Amino acid sequence: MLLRNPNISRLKAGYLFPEIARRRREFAALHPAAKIISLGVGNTTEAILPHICSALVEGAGALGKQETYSGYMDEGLEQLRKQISAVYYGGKFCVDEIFISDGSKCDIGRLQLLFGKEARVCVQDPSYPVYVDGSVLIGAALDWEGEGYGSICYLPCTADNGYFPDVRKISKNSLVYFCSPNNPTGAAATREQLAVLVKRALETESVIIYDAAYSEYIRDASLPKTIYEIDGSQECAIEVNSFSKSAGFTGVRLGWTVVPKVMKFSGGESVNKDWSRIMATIFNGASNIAQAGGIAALDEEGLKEIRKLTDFYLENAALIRQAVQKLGVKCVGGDNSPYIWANFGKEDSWEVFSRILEKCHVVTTPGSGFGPAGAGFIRFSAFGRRFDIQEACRRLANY
Ligand code: PGU
Repeated sequence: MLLRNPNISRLKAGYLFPEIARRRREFAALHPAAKIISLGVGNTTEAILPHICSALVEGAGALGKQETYSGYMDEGLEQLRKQISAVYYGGKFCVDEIFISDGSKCDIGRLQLLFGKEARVCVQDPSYPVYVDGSVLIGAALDWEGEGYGSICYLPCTADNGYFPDVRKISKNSLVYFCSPNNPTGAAATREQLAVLVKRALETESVIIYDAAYSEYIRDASLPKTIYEIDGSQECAIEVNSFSKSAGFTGVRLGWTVVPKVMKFSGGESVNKDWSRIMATIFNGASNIAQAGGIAALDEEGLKEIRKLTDFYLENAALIRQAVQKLGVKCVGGDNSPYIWANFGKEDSWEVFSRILEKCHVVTTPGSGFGPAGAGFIRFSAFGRRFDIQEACRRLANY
């Protein structure tokens, strides 16, 4: 038989969320009467709102008629790309700088192909696990050290630095993953902070992969919703975003990536052209049904529905934050993001996770799953039915 790709054995044992699901199943098998509530994985629960949903239905219906049938869609519908540029970027980008995808996780996984395994990867610590695991899979963690991910540079984001990292740690020619509003800390970077990040990326000839999957949760009008609000960012930043958490498309699958044309590799080649080449080779376009929904999500009515849906989850977040604070546990997030990041002190995150599961029958996410700086933290997700959130908050008092 062929040898296994050695990078696979360099991954941590299991992807974080299936591991949580496994522990939940184990607990449920031992306690069949327990009514477990999940505040773990960030998975949407509310029905897609009517205007957007009817566009999805129409999109499906169009496939059943000869006159409106469509097949492969390549980089995405022009109308959708134009709307994304207008709604999110003030019309700054032309259609061929916006690539429609089947979601931001999928793009995050593919983007590494642009840089290969020589890139020095920097991640916020804690961060969404796909940045590190995706890097390991491509072999970017070359001097892997057995237990950890040797060559990955962790940028601690803690209470001490206001959850914004010391960018001086970013060295020459790095690939920097940056997520704002952040998963898991909920911190949303200010314009000044992003300007510092962009300046450092330009100085070090680094590239930022900016994950804006939660931008629709920003309520503080002074906070930037995209990295492209910062001068110089078009030369050094790629942005990924998604309809998952804004329109409830976690199961529908639709996202996009912006690759500005001015961005060049050190050899002068166009990053945009290469991304187009990669996408044409290994991706065959997002579902045309999903794209019909995306178009509706970005018109006047659709944007109102996005606001309504994200408001709902933010109200959940406020309830969870109160319940956690009542325990005397310090927490941040939940105001411009759907995650609450709670500090349980020196205790191991998985132990806290187990205790909350045992005492409250509530599933959470252990902070250590997001990186070393997550030790002692628990992430609470605000994605849930209101009655479940209220019940979970009541039960948390038993902790
Ligand atoms: N980016 C960030 C920062 C995310 O938190 C998530 C989902 C995604 C991208 C993925 O978005 P899609 O557009 O739907 O692909 N994070 C959730 C779900 C877990 C997972 O494995 O993606 C979470 O609980 O962290």
